[in-house]
Amino acid sequence: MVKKSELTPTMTIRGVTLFQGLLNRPEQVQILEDLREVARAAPFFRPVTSRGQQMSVRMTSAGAVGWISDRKGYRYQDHHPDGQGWPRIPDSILAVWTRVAPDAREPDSCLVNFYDPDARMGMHQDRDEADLDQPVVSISLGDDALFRIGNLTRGGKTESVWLKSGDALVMGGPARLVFHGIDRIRAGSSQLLPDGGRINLTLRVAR
Ligand code: MD3
Ligand code: FE
Repeated sequence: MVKKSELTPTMTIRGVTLFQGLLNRPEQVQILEDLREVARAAPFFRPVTSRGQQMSVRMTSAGAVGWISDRKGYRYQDHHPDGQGWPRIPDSILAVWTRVAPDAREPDSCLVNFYDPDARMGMHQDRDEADLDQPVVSISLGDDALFRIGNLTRGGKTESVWLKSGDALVMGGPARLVFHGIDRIRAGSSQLLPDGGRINLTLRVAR
């Protein structure tokens, strides 16, 4: 019997599995090139909450469905706010899912979040997906981000970790529903993006 090779996480925080330095520079550059095509087909937009507040993060998606928020609320939908369908999830990105979550179903949504140095994301849960037994995989590119992990209910003690370009995270099992957010971006900490900032990819089985 030959055992399938397994990746070893660098650490686990509250059930969130970190693979620090998973992607080497050429792998990051390939994903970035593929994301340029995604953004050409589905340009970044700035989501608005149902209360009319602009989010500081800019977003787009690839896959059968993308996550959007507007005055009507937030949801997964099969087309960009401008009306066109979303582009396919690039193979370079799907390959990361297969490496870190080999037993999961294939993802049907890849949310692309862009953070400029002033952007942040408040503490929230991801619970809009149909099958919460499927993991969420996150890939960080560009500037470092301070990621905060909380609890299964809002409030309480939290733990933080800096995410760096090339890191991947897997949220599965009990950790799938923990509150989490991005407190700040360390401007100028990476040379990957020509104009700076951070891109986070979140791969999900949404439907
Ligand atoms: C823990 N994005 O898009 S990625 C999001 O860096 C989101 O853009 C952040 O939270 C970002 O919803 C954090 C890490 C992450 C993503 C999904 C999770 C952590 C998670 C789902 C459940 C638990
Ligand atoms: Fe989230």
